[in-house]
Amino acid sequence: MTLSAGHLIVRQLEAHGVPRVYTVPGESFLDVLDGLHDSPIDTVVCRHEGGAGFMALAESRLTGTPGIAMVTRGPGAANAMIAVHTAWQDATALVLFVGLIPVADRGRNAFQEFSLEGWFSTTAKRVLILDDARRAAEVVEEAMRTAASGRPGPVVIGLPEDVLVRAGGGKPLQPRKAPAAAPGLQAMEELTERLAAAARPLMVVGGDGWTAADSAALADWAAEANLPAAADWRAYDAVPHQSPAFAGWLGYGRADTLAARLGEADLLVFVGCARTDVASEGYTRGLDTETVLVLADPDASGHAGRLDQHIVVPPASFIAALPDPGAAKGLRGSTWMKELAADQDRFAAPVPEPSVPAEPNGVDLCAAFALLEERLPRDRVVTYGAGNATIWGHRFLSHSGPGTLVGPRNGAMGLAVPAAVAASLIHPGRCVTAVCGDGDFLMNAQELAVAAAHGAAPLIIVVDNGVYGTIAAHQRQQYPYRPSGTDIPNPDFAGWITNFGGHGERVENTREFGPALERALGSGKLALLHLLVDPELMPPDASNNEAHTVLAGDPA
Ligand SMILES: Cc1ncc(C[n+]2csc(CCOP(=O)(O)OP(=O)(O)O)c2C)c(N)n1
Ligand SMILES: [Mg+2]
Repeated sequence: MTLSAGHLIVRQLEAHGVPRVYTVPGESFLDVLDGLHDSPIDTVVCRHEGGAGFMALAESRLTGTPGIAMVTRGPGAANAMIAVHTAWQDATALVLFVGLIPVADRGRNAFQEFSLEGWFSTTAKRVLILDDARRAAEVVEEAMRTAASGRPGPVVIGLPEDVLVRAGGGKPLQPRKAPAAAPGLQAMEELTERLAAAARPLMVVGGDGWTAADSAALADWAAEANLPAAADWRAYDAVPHQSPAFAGWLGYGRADTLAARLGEADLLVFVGCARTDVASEGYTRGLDTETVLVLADPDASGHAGRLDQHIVVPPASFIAALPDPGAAKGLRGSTWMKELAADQDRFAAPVPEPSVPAEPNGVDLCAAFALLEERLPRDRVVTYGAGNATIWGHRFLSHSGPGTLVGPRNGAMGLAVPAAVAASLIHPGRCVTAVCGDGDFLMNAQELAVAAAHGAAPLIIVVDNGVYGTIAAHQRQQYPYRPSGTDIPNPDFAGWITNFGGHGERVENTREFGPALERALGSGKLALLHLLVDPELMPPDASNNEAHTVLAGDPA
């Protein structure tokens, strides 16, 4: 039987091993939905296309297979844009299918017509339109490959409604093999010489696609080579935090000490990521330092400043070819690495209780996150949106390996909840915790309905300061005593979650937090802890952070 293009699309996704797709349906792609009816692929029905897109992004981060979202034309595509932008900036693979109007209606301002290319061409690696039904399998194969290759990113496929029901031209294609890139011997020798000659080298590890084995192998090698390894912004799980080489993480809310070390280093080696503005303190630090990139993107796009050597391979190929750590160590002792590791230990250690009790001003987040670090199981997955509220989690929650963190490197609010829902579907038995500000939470909290529908049970921590606090903090600095446009009086979130059949608690002070956390973890249900905090609460040490106005506590 000849498959329609819509059905063939689904079969091609099956050939790529796609486990689930995230969608808000539209009448524009009914034939694809019909193909999903008999497919082993799980169809996750979402409540907003932004949520669907973010879930697909989380799927990519956590599984290594490009996440798939399916949305309808005009309004659906508009809602999905935030996930495309996030995937684009964060270098995360994503394939977005968009149902389109019939070909014959084009150019007539037909119902929900819009320009797919106009909207997405500057924010996607490719925009493909399936105008020929016979190319259905080929277009999907190309999209999957392109999304994951080089610098990963989003690919958008337009599906005209009438084309989907035509004959799709055959069987699914075997996915093409990715090129087997390996670093040249000479390149590895050059890198070894650079490392051996450096007194204060620093490795920065980031990006997607890390396996537990690769991440552990790189950290072990770094430790033997006396080479400290920092994680890039919101890629903290790329380096196991227990490693003696772990030097902390870069980006908003990072330790002042690490920012200073970035300036002192005499060689920077970026693996899986580039030197962005966020990693370089707003293009101010390390730009003139001798630099090596290990990055599959031949264009090194987004890399700022000096580049002395570029090894164009993905992390896995690099790790398979790592040189003798003794040779890379040269004459360097372990003092430099130990100093950076000790700085990080101090930074992540629980901050002593404030001398003034936090009670009437709400929960002490240092204490709360220290407790979460202790109580959440080691293999937990933590998801974040944007905003100051994320910084306590970044600082106090450790990661023992990759695939345990999803956060927007582009600072897109609203990722925490959908990412936690996706993580709970991907890892049903594991503890998944979303860390959200009150603003962040309510941007995509509707996706908790999806968790409830699937019996998924993430824990949601909502930090309620009653304000878009990050912006209010900027405002206090730049326009003192004139708060404007930043207040967000909130409903009772704990009560709200019970309407989804979940367990919710309002936590007004530090003392209440521990018992509430135990009850939430013990409930076995979708759970939410609504933490009340002072509206002006800032992450600790933010005021003595020298890049305060640009960086500290500003994960916008
Ligand atoms: C989608 C989106 N809209 C707006 C912003 C700008 N922005 C950055 S942080 C922030 C406030 C976050 O508020 P909340 O989640 O309550 O966290 P808080 O800063 O109060 O801790 C805003 C509005 C953004 N980064 N993303
Ligand atoms: Mg807030």
